[in-house]
Amino acid sequence: MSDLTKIAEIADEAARTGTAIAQFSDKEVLTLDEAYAVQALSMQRRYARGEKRIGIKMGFTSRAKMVQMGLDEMIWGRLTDAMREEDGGVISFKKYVHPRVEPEIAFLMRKPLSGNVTVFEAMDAVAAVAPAMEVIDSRYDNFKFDLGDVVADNSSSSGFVIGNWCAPDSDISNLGLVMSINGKASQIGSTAAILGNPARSLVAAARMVASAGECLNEGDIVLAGGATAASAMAVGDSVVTDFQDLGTVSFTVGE
Ligand code: 0L1
Ligand code: MG
Repeated sequence: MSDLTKIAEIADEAARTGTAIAQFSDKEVLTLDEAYAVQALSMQRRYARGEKRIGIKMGFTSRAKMVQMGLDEMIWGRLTDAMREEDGGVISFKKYVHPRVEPEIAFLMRKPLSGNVTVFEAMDAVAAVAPAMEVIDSRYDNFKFDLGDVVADNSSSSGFVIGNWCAPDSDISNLGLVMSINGKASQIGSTAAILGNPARSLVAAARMVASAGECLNEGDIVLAGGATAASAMAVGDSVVTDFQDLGTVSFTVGE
């Protein structure tokens, strides 16, 4: 497929207007390089509208997520300031196409990180860690996509909520978590589901952004990827995730 600029425009418009589109792979499969080029081009359109890049998200870093979506390769996408929702706040359902929510760990960077690094080097670059939830929203009909489709769609990035920042040396390797919707457990798991330790997702993030000629910058937020499968949400839902030792993060779903 050659007109990556046109594809980026279609992906960006779908995200901007919260409108479902057909998978690009229905017509022609995007290579991974093409898909990341589309993602970068569609993000340029957001930046031109005034959104600021404030970090990145990792995807498919846990078995549960890979199984849910039928893909087995790690991916990444960009986060902007417009995607951040307030902890304890109300998110607007109509901004999204068919949003789902998943529990995550967030990192706040205190210094730049890029390339091949060890877990020790990665964690040394972290200012704080926090309990978080990602609101993912594929712009494709029925939340169905292949690898190229999802990468082109900024890896389903659409919203995220971060709880209180905790000390960077907090042990995040194997914390139990329960994500409840309207007081009923919807997903139960452990942060260990994220590559055995979410710190390994930060290592992968440093490597993957470097391959795009980018860097994790001081002040960036990095989402480590869903620890469990994602759950669908509806207007009126109250979503709370309790993380062992780390705290709670929550939001409600408004119109
Ligand atoms: O955290 C994740 O693993 C999100 C993957 C993004 C793709 C998706 O499930 O829509
Ligand atoms: Mg996620």
